[in-house]
Amino acid sequence: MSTQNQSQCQQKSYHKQPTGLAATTAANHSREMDLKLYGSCFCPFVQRVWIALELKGIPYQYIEVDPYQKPESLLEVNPRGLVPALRHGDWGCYESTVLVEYLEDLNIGPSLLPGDAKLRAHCRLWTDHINRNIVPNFYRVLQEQDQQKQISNAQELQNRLNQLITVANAQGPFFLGPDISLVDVQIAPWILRLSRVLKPYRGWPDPEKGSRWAAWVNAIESNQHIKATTSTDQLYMDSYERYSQNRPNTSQVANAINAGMGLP
Ligand SMILES: N[C@@H](CCC(=O)N[C@@H](CS)C(=O)NCC(=O)O)C(=O)O
Repeated sequence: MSTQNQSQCQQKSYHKQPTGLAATTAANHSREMDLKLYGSCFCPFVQRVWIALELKGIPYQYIEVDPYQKPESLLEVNPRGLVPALRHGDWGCYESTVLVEYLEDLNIGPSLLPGDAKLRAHCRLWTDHINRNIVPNFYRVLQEQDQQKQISNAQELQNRLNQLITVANAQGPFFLGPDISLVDVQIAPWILRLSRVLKPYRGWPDPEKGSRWAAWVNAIESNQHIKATTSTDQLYMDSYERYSQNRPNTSQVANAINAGMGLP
């Protein structure tokens, strides 16, 4: 076998089934239901919607799909072929931020947005910051192959996180205070992936002990609904190896980052 083929054989690929607590949750939600989440176990955008479903206790069916193979059932709901996609009866929609707000608008279970209009706008503003500035910078750190640029990209990601921490409720531990809410759900999947992906691949540091950030990370890691949608660490290590090596054709997200364009 050539050296190139050997290294290709040792390459890890993305997982196609959840593991750990996420596998149990998926199995508990495999029964036919009116509300269907088409998701992929490694996908942070999916995890946002999954966490919201769990937090709210909305009855749903979880359907694992391979977003790179794009089954017809996914394309019917999302012609762009991205997960997450949600089907509710004969209606469907996609885009994780939109879907979390859709679940909020169903008015089932605990609310993720406060009652006050100005505070709601504050939550949406910082969700926008997560989407525009934190999420793309996460991938820039992970995909960058040049060590010097990795350092400057990591600094940029840290700066963007600091902006969010600065506007969060001072006592915490969550964004608005003692209770989990929209902004926490929107950022949680990437918080989980800082220690599970950016730490092993790029040396991302643990939160400083006793800091506001440490309290936030700990609250996210300890939340039972977030845990219920989280697979074992190995799944994330394996699934993100292709990003860390910036392999060609990894995903639409990876291509957008490489092209310097906005995320799909
Ligand atoms: N903006 C979308 C992004 C969703 C997304 O990029 N999902 C990835 C999986 S993590 C996907 O479906 N990729 C398929 C592809 O790259 O073709 C959202 O927030 O829902």
